[in-house]
Parts: sequence; C-alpha cells; structure tokens
Amino acid sequence: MDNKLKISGIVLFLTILFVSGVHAENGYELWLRYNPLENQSVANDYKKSLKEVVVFGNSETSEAIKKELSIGLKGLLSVEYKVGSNAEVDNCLVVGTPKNSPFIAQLSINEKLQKLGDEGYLIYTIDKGAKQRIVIASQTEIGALYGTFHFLRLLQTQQNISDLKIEESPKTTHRLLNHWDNLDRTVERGYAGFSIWDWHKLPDFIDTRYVDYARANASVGINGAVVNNVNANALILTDQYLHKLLALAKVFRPYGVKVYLTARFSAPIEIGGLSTADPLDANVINWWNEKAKEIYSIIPDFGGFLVKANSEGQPGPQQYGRNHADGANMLAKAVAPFGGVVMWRAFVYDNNVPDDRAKQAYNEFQPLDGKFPENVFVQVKNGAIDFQPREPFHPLFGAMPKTPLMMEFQITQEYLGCATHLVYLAPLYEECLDADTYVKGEGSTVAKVVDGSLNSHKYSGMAGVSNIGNDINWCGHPFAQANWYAYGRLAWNPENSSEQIADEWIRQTFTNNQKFIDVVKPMMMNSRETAVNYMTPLGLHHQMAWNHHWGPGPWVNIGRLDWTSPYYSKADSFGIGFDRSSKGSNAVSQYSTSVKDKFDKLESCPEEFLLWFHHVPWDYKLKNGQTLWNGMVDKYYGGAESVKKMQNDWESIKGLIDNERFYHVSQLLNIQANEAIWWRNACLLYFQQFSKQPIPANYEQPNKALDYYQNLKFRFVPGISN
Ligand code: GCW
Repeated sequence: MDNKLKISGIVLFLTILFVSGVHAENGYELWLRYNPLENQSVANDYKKSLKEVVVFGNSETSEAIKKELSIGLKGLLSVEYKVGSNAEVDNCLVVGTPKNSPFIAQLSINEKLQKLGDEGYLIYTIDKGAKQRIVIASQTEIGALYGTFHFLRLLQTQQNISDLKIEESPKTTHRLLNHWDNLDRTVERGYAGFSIWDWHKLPDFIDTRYVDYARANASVGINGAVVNNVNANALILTDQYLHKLLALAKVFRPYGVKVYLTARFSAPIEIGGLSTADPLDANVINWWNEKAKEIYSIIPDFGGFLVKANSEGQPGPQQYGRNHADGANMLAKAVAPFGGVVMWRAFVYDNNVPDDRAKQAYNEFQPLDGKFPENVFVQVKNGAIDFQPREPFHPLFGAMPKTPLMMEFQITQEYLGCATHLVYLAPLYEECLDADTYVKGEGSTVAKVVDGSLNSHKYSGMAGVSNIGNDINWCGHPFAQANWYAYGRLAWNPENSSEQIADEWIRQTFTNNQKFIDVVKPMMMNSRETAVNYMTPLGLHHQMAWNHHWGPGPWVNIGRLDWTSPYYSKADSFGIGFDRSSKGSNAVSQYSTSVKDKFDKLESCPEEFLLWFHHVPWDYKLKNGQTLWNGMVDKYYGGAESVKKMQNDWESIKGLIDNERFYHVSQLLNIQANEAIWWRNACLLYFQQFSKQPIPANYEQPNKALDYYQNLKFRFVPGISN
C-alpha cells in the first residue's frame, strides 16, 4: 500500500477511536487477556467440565490462584465463579496440595508429586465421564499456581481438556529476568519507556503494575528478578533502598518471584566507608557478611547477587591483584548461610585490547573451573562477543564442567532494532540451546549444560536481560512481548520449541483464528533470519552505530580498537571476515575437537558463521555458486525484501484482530522496512569500497551515496545516557 494512504487510514482510525471512546486493546494485558473464547462449542464443553471451581489453601499464593481463575474463567467463559472448597462435587476443577487439601492427599499421587519437585505440578482428568473432575496438584502452592497458569493456557489456546494427563516440572532451578534499570528510572538498553520500578514512591506506593508483572512472570515460570542494572549503583544496598526492595518482594512473593540485586564490587568503599574492596581483606569480608545478614533480616527469601566485575569500567577483584573466583567466593560465603546464590558474569574484557576479544572470557574463566563453591553460577552470554543478531555458541559452555553456567540471553533488542523491529528471538535462543558442544560426545547440547543435566549440578539457570519498561504495553513493540514470553518458556524447559511457543503466544495474545496464525506464525519464525540478513549476514558482526547501537555503522572507527566495526569485519581489498581459524586468532581452539574442526575449515564451516571464523576472498564461491560479494548483496537485498513481505502479510490479516494493535504493528513495520533498506545500503556501499564490485544491475540501486549514511547523526536514542 502507498505510504500516504496508509497513514491517512491510521489517522482516520485513531480519530474514530478518540471520538467514539471505544475501548481498544492497548497490549497491557500481555498474553493474559482472557478474552471470550471465539469457538462457542469449545466454550460450552469447558463450561460442562467446569461447573465448580475449588481451590484449597488460604495463603497469599492460594488467593492468587483464586484470583487468576476468577478473572480467567470469567473472561474466557463469561461465567462468574465463586471459588469454593468442596471437592466432592462432579464436574469441578480442584486445585491444591496434599498439605492444604485432604482431597488431594488421598488421591495416591504423592509419590508422583515428590518426583515432580517443589515447582512441578500435574493436571489430571480423574473420575472421567459424567463425574469428571480436573485436578491441578503440586507439592507446593507455587507449583499449583504454575499448574493453574498452564490450565488457563490450555483454555486460551482452545485445547481439549477431557482427558488430561499433564506432568510438568522446570528443567532449571533459577529462571531470572535481569533488569538493567537505574535508580533514576532510566533503563540501559531499554526501549519501552522508563523503569517500572518507581523507587521514589516505594515503599509506600505500590503500583498495581508490580502485581501484573509478577503474574506475567509466574505464568511462564520466571522465578526471580534482578531489579537493578549490572552497571550498578551501590546505593541499592543501603537500608533505605532495601526497604523499598522489601515492598517489591512482598508483592512478588505470592507469585514465586524472588528479588535479587546487582552488587557493586566497590560498595564497601562507597557506602561502607572502607578504604578497599579487596576480597581477601578481613574488613571487606566482614562488611559483606554483615550486609548479607542485614539483607536477609529484611528479606528472608532474598535470592542473591549478580555481579559485573572488571568489565567496561566496573570495579572488581582484579584491581587488587585477585581473580574472579576470589571475588565471587567471598560473596558466595556471605549469602550461603541464607540459601543465596551469586551469579558472576563472564562478560569481561580487559582494558588492553587483546588479539581477539572473542577469546577473552574463556581465557579468564576456563582456568577457574572447579574453583567455585556450589552456590556460584558463572553467567555466560549466549555468544562470545555481545548479543549480536547471530553468534556461534559461547565456547565456555563446553569448557567448565565443574561450574554451573547460567545462560544469559538478551531479550531487549539492543542489536536487533530496538523496539521498532519485529524480531521474534526464540529461534535465536533455540539455535544456541540446540548447539552441540560435543564435550561428552554427540548430544552434549548447550541446553543440557544449562539445565545442569550434562554435568549434574544442583543449580541450573537462565537469565534474560529484560525488555520491560513503563510503556502501556510493557515492551514497546507488541511483538516484543513474545520475546519475554518465549524467554520464560525456554528457561522453564530449554528444549521447548520456538515454533510451539510462537503458536501458543499468538493464540493467547491475539486470536485462535487459524488464518491469522497461518500468516503470523511464519512471519515470526522467519523474522530473526530476516534481521540477520539485512544487518549482518554470513557471520558478520558488530557493524552497528557507535554507542547507541541503533542503525548501521560499519565505518565506526572511534574509541578502543575492539569497539570499532572494521576490527570485526576486517574488510580489505582481498576480502572480508575475522580469521579465528587455527591460522588466525585460533579462537576455534576454545571449542571441543569436532566443533573446532568444523569451524576451522572453510569447507565445513557453516555459511551462517563464515565471516565469524574466516577472512574470505570476495570471489570465494558460496555453496549456491554465487561469489561471496554477490551472495552478500543477495542476503542484504533478501533481508530488506522479507520485511516488505512481512508488511504485506500483516496487511492480509487486517480485520482479524483489534484495530489498535493492528495499526500499531503496521506503523512499526513501516519503520522497519525503511530501516532495513538503510542497513542494506549503508553496509553494501561501505563494503563495496573494498570489494570494488558492482551491486548487480538487477537489484534496485541505492539512491544515496555512502557519505550520506556516514554523516547521519542521531541524538537521544533511547537506552543510553546521552
Ligand atoms: O553490550 C553491552 C551493552 C552495555 C551493557 C554490557 C553488559 C550493561 O552495550 O550497555 O552494560 O553489554 O552486558 O554488561
């Protein structure tokens, strides 16, 4: 559609909305909309099976279960349920634990529940036929809450509930969001407004949003939140802020979400009045021990500390000649008596530019394997550079068997178009989790490292850098909600499928209409590859604009060498790509032999990682017969074309969902389409200086010169302090 026409359509729609005061969907409800079911016969079947709803227990969590079922069933089935406590009626839903319900206790499922663990649950249809009952049971009320959300998901996605035999338990113990939220409410790399934590009004003012945040997390099994930025401010550890944090902890607790804090390593100096933060100094050790005691006296179920040390200017143990284990272990000892953990980030790089930044985390941390106590996680980003549109899995995942490694994914789209590009990230997460480290033979996937099963760790977990802000729809882009959702579902079970997750998210968030799903699901599933193609195809990486990282910047040449783009592209008259093979930086040697061999040889290196591992001549023949230059041109153009297809696909479902979200997405797709062309033209014109080859005539030629793109300057891009 012509852009002008499109825009006048949008204006007309918004005017009608405003004038008529029609309530439209703004996305606030996320995937917990509970709109009336579209399929009446399914709804009628549900009503027959759900004559009564019985929830046992009087705790705050049981109250949360009752509340969720009341809202959910009222919304979906238009029936007001008075939640009762007599399970001896036919056709009822019963939720409880053996402890809070004699009815559940006598069902002979105790052994099964024990196996499923504290957060696991079962959903069984029992007494089938006329007396049919559905039971949601767990050892704990939090497990029962998870089961309740699962059950509501079945209804929202219109599944058959006549013969349920579901048994679920999370594969990981720690499933966390990491908020890069500052105390002044700015959010580092946040594109959805300001922080949802209103520190100024806490602890006395409790925004209802905190409850909805906890509900949303619980609905996908997220059980912890690090509420402050890893570039930390020590003030969060003072008594004043700890009481604010307590107010949040109280809201989250019934939903099984624990609070965690980022600990600034130099806090003993900044707020403790000490002259050093040396982790081996007796006064420093004592300070942290006392701080831990204080925190736990205020918040007994406090989760623990996340630390970014000796990285990008953050303080750390190396300032005192100590290593990361010295730092982590000191904090781990302080929180151990209270059941806390320490998540020590492996995202470190030296002040001195190394031969290859990709090798640094491994070089620092691999020798420390076996030097940490069991309550320390080393938290590793999915790839060795930094949340790029595509990176091979981080070599540390195959190299620290004695240490629980926590996966760190980025949910916020720092390098993937901020909150204006529709990029469904679950395929990126899945690609990394499914990657095989081969450390214990075939099938030693990253997922099995992360869930602790490969190396039998007590703790296991995932962290997702949050994309949440105070925008009405939480995440900025309506489809960015899918990334929060999918992250939670994969943290619960790293072997879940991204496609299945997309399916259930669409049904809950938009509609069960099959036509809509048939269009939108492939659109989501292809969207990540599309972004890779118009940003950094064939293993290119780190080609974005300086500092704010929005838009292309393959020419960026300021600051330290390993912050520049040419350092990564190595584009020259011979070719392009970073030689990390055994003939180059030898980063490949950080992988186990079979992975190393595959990446090391040009012929066996998967093309999606070609320029990650090799410096390849412009005339190199790709598998499809194209030269590297022509293949690259084709990818960039293909990526931009795919966004146009997304626009057309989206237009084709007009009318199947509410207009408000429809137009919201269609405007953002328009921005994305323009930005994809911007990426394509800027990168190709820049690399063309080296390839000295034309963009073949059958492609629409860029209508601007390279210097136009190089001279574009943007101020106040969200996500950084300007
Ligand atoms: O990618 C970089 C980001 C920084 C971030 C850092 C990190 C919080 O650009 O903004 O700092 O990663 O992960 O620590």
